[in-house]
Amino acid sequence: MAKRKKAKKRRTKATAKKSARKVVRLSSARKSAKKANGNGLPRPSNKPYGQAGRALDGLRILDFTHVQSGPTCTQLLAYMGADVLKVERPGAGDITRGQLRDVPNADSLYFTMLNGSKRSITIDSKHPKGTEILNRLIKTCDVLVENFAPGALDRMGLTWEHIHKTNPRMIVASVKGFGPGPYEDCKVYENVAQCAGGSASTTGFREGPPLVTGAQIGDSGTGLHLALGIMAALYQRNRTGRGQKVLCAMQDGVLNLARVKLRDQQRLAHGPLTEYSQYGEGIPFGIAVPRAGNDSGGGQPGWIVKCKGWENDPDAYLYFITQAPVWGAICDVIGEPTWKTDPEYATPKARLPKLKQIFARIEQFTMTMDKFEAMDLFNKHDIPCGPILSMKEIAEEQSLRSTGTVVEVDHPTRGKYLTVGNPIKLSDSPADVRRSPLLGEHTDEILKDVLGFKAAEIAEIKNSGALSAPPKKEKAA
Ligand code: CAO
Repeated sequence: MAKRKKAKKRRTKATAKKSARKVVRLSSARKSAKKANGNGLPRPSNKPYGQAGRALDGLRILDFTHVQSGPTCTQLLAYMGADVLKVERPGAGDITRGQLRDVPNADSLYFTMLNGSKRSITIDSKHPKGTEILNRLIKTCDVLVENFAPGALDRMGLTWEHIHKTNPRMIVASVKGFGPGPYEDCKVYENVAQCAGGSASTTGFREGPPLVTGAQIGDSGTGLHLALGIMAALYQRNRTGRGQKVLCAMQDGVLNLARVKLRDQQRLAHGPLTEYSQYGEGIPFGIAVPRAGNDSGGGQPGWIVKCKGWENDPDAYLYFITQAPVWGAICDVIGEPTWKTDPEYATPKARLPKLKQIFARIEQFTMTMDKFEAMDLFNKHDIPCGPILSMKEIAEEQSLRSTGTVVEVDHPTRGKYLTVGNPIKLSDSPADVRRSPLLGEHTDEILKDVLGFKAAEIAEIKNSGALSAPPKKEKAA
């Protein structure tokens, strides 16, 4: 017993010593941090908001992305201040440079609107000298982002093991069509992801085929998911000093955005989906979530109604929500005050089977005014609704210009064009929205300033052919 007590005393002493050492370390850390904030963090900047740089200043991205999903991610990071070095195949570049061209011999809007604020370097990743340059870039960058077809990065020799050994801090972020499973080796484009992620089967009208949406939820949506994954990995790296792999599968990204439909799938087991207009029309539900036209996805029934001019203007419509708390105001405005107390209409439950008829009455009213007049009128009464805006109206909307959501930039070969700026507004980090780079525009600058090559070395690299397109094979006679 006495022996055990003694041992315990020894252990306690040892622990006390250890924690004393810790205390010493902490307090010395604090001392050195005194110059900072006193809590180990840098002192708050005394520069006025918006003048203390950008959120991601100092972050360098090795951007191996192409087409849409990956470029949306790296463009967003560039807007927030990251130095994004886009590596492109010599002679060709990102395939979108030449796709859907509207101005002859100029980079397409497809490319320019997805690659703003980046620098471009051409490197043949399969050339030995190209591999050497890429390895140097891996050592100096924080994140490698790619969305090649499965296996393409490995075939370039850039396996996770190689990258991690070369730079243990590097984060490798990938978009793929599918996660591990039966389809993991498949190439995927936007609409394939919309179909495989549950969006298409739940979009459109019940009596029609599945529909894809105009919003690029498979590509741009997954790019957004990837940007969040990168930020989380960078935050963890602050603690561990170690990089990690980040994978966003487009199928997963779409499903994440379509999660309310997986909710409804499970509700189906407990009865019909009463807020779907199909219920009010007395049409039985099948085994899977049906397409619900313009029904609202939430608990407040909504629908698209016509406004004045709908006969000639395909966008003369308004989305109208019969939100329960303002039902009385809706009845008064549309001229049906008795519906406020009539038991057939007074409660949300009583209204569910009559939604079609109710929206028809609302439409009778909205057809007497244009969508903007309707928006003004209903909003005076706190009734939620929204005009269907055409892309023309959005492009011309001054409030979107003044917030920087729509930005006009100038380009040396195509002239001025509109792009979508940063939809995420940070109060101390103004968005940095610049035009997209020309193919290889910054090759020399990156070799010199980022990698520290001397002029003679750059000339030698150029002579090796690693930065230029391979000569075209002569046609056999
Ligand atoms: N130097 C030399 N070779 C290069 C290069 C460079 N700088 N950059 C790319 N390449 C090569 C790749 O190594 C690859 O060659 P291998 O097949 O011989 O290994 C080749 O170019 C083509 O890459 P890819 O297979 O990714 O391109 P693809 O046009 O055939 O497919 C896509 C395009 C989008 C279907 C495919 O990349 C993919 O499934 N990506 C993942 C999912 C995704 O992001 N989809 C969204 C696309 S946007 O709608």
